[in-house]
Amino acid sequence: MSQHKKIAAIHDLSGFGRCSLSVIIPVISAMGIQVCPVPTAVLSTHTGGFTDMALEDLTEHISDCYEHYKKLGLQFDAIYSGFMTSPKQVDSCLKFLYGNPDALKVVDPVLGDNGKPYSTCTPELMRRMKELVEEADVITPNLTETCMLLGEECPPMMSVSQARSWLARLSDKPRIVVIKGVPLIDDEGQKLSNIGFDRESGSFWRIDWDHIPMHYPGTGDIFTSVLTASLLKGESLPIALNRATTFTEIAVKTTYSYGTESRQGVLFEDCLSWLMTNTVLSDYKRL
Ligand code: PXL
Repeated sequence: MSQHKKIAAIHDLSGFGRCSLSVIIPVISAMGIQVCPVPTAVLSTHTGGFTDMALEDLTEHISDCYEHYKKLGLQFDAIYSGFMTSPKQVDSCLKFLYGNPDALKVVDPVLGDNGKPYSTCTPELMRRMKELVEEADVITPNLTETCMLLGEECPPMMSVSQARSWLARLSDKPRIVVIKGVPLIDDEGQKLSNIGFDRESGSFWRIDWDHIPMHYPGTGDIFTSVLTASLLKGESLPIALNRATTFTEIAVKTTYSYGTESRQGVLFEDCLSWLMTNTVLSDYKRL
């Protein structure tokens, strides 16, 4: 069996602003895995801080890609989906999931951030995204998306027991649940953490990171890309969480030092060499 793995990445391509396929392709490639992009839409920019974007919807193209790959007998090692422009795109995405039964199925339910749904997120899209989540092995919502999936209010802070309970509730179908950007409070004070749960081993994990007073679009895509590549290479959940969090933190801190406007995203290009060194990590903790 070849050690060279390939991921079908079903995401949009936003030209400016460093998110979705513009970051997914370089990040996963730097980790030695082939990315086969299946664009859901082509945009001039992402929607976080820009208006009047040029948008070309590619809903039909996703199914066409699926049919062509089926004819070619192509099977992917992972299917990784993200931003969808319409509920119909969920159907095309489901074809990829059902048609690649041995693949690692990673669904990033891109629906909102900062306590609010994205302008493109309709109630129907949210309902269909829940269906997609049920077919995944791994899901990586941020706190806003977690609340949208669970039908909960977004809390200003979370205790460890609430965090564990929400992770477990989301893991009804997916085996691995990761929640990004959780303001955790415990005996040692308040920390910003990425947290994870592996239902098979029943283990809960957390990685804390330094709060930077800026919000950069695309960091969720970078995080989930590193996590996906790391898991696909056979790394454990805590190490994958650690690698994804540390890389995102390095990229955010690099960017913050230059004072660039947040809507341009993070200067991850300066940091890609870190991913290639495959640094040994041990910053994870049990949650
Ligand atoms: O990073 C998530 C994302 C992906 N694609 C588009 C977006 C966003 C977030 O704003 O606007 C087009």
